[in-house]
Amino acid sequence: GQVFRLEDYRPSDYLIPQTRLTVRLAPDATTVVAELTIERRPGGDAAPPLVLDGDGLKLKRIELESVAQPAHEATPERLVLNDLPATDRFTLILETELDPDDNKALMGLYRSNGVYCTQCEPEGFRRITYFLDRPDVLSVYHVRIEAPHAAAPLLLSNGNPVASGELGNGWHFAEWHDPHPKPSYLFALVAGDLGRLGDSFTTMSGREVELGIYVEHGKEKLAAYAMDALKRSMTWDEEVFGREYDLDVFNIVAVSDFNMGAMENKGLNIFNDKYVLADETTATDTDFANIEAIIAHEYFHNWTGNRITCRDWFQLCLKEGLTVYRDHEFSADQRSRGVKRIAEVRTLRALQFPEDQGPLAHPVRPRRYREINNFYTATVYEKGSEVVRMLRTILGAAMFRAGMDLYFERHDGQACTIEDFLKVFEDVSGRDLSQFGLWYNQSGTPNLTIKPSYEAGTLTLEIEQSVPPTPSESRKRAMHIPLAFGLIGSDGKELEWTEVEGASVEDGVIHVRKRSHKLRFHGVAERPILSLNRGFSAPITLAVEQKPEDLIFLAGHDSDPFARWQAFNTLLTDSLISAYRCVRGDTRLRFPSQIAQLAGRIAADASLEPAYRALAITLPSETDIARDIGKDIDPDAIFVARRGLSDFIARSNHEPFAELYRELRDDGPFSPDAAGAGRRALRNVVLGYLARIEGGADLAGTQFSAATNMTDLVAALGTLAHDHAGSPQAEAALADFAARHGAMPLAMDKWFQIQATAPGEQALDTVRALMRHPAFSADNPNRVRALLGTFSGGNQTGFHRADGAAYAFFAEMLKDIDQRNPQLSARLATAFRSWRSLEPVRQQKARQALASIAGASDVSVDLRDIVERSLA
Ligand code: B3K
Ligand code: ZN
Repeated sequence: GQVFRLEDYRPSDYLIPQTRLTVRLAPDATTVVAELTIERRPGGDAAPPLVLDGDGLKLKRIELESVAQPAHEATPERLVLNDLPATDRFTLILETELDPDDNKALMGLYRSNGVYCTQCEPEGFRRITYFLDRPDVLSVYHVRIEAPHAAAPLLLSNGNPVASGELGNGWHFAEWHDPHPKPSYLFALVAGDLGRLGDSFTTMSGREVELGIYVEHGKEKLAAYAMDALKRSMTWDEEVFGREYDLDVFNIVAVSDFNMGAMENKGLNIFNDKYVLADETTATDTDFANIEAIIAHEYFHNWTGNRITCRDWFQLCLKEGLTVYRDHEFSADQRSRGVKRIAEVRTLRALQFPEDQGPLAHPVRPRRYREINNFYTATVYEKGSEVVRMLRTILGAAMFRAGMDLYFERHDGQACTIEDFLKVFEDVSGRDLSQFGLWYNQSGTPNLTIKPSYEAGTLTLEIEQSVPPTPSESRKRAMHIPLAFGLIGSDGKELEWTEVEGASVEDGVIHVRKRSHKLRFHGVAERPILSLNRGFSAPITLAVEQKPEDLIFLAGHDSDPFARWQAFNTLLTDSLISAYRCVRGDTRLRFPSQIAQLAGRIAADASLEPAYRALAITLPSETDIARDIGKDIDPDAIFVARRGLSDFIARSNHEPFAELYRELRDDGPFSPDAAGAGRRALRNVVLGYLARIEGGADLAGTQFSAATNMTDLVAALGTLAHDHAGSPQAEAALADFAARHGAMPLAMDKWFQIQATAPGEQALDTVRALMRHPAFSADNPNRVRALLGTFSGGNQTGFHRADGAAYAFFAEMLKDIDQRNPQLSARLATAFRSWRSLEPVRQQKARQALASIAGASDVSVDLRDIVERSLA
């Protein structure tokens, strides 16, 4: 396939300042008339050909400056015109015909559940009409939609509504005008018969904005939380970033077939209904938190993404990393900042670290791609957000805000690069950010090795940084790593120092810039306990020799919630890894009793937030442990080690956990807020421990029967199905859940997920059987992800069964899904990305499965790209 390279960027020869679309909708024969006003780019070549992008298009009619059928070459993939008018500006009219019902790739115009909708980012607009389908071509859109009134009473597009009316024969039309020039990837259209939840918002300058959330009829009430999150997001962006909304209406539509979470189309966000619909009986606390975050994320894109967009797709992190940073800050302000940060780091480590440490590693701003859809990754999004966060740490809050203000002022209406972004911060601060810029350009997770020593009032830290080699980057440069830290005295208070040499240290942050530093802190009163990478100030790994008693001290006393959580998590990880070595060496498992005592103390410590306590006593996942072991992984041994520690903690704390479980019972009315969610989280983690000791199945069964919200219900169901698989209580609960929620696909996803993640090699048969369940559909991305995605990504013992049967099965499923939806198959295939860290037998089986895909003839560019990079 073709490789696209950042260094090959050049501006287009032509611009399209205006786009008028008339879309006449029919399920299998929709016509699109595009009237494009085209201009030669000022200062460009004399008379280059006009080459427009297409993807699977059928051209029905073409007209150039009122001349029908001008000379042209049209294929499904491009339209070329060589003889163009001598004028600077001309009009090209194109008519294409589309088949929305046949569109199972869910890119371009398709129908989901009877609702017409579009997905254009990154290159879907070229499946609607021929266009300069690239983000640096900005156009003002005027859209007319025509459809039968009965099938589609609702007709939406970007911008503001300007006209509507009847056409006779039961047809009607609506026209929308978006005054803000935008790239084609932000175009959207929705038509169908949907219910509406309406509201309004008054902006900081007093303008009224009409808000609408469109969902399936009868589900309007389930959009209430999303609406609330939207209004809070609008207020927050005004207060924290000074950003006001800029149209008369803001609409959100929930659809049930969607490849990702949501899409930030100007004034018309389209959402996977999973991230809109919620009430306590259908959504978990995690769902509520995701809805809040994604509603905010898409709304925040209005400024970071839409008003200021990307010059090319290599710059994707310009909008994504920054917008993730903004939604993280929003959620931190709405909830508990410390808890939110721990959750972010867990996600980063679970999703981004393995990517950065395996064959799919790429810089936050990649330099090459074969399929851009494969670069909507944890690296671009999550590491991209961490980079913005480090920028704020380095510059301080006020300077960061000044830089953002300058960014909005200088670049509003433009398509920008990472260089433009960094330049505003250099300009406001006078700092040179060129070394910092390596975070965008160099892949791999940096490591810091730190050797502390203390003598006569002087603390010495020997710091070495290294960045491991990654695909096509064997040699790395030293990076600027802002390492937040504290020195803690034996009374738990922060220790002072009089003088420091060897690196710059400002506001509790060591600026590591060289490969090695020898830092000396003078005038330190006693041997300090080191609290390092506080708040996870840099997305790195850290190797420090710290005594268990220091970690225990930090776990009880660090004033930084993240570092405090990390200290206990490190203790847990260390004992899990030693247990794993015992399992593999066939020796008896042994766990230090201090770990169990500390878990008991943290769980019961009423001075700590319940949500924090829940996170602290949650054991590292099997994938976390695998990542920390790094190579020659045996997932079965990890499972045994982890279960051993869990049982050990449970048995050591049986009585106090049972007491805590009773105490945390929620009797008041349900609230999805952080406090309520935190109590439920703690209670359900405790249930997970209690479930494995005598009476556990009954306890979970009772919770299942008594549950009045989805969080408690799925926690009980998960416990039964995983820890008491096959028991009468588990069978009854699974049947009861399906009977209650069979008609609600989003709830059934949880039922699929729970069964797909039941540990053990029988999970493969379970998954095979569930694929024949009436609630499953191989065309719906949410169903596929719930069953096959969680099986491959969340069931270590099931997916990695030693005989390789699950790998072979999964490869067959990928090839099948790929026939219809390449984005989905490619995304699922990343489950193989860490295959080289497995023990040799599994490695061999995984390689065979990947090779069977690579060897197939009809594999999409998307899937082939992932498979070939994984094998390389
Ligand atoms: N910008 C979209 C993602 C589009 C993905 C295309 N494969 C959602 C978001 O990040 O907000
Ligand atoms: Zn985004």
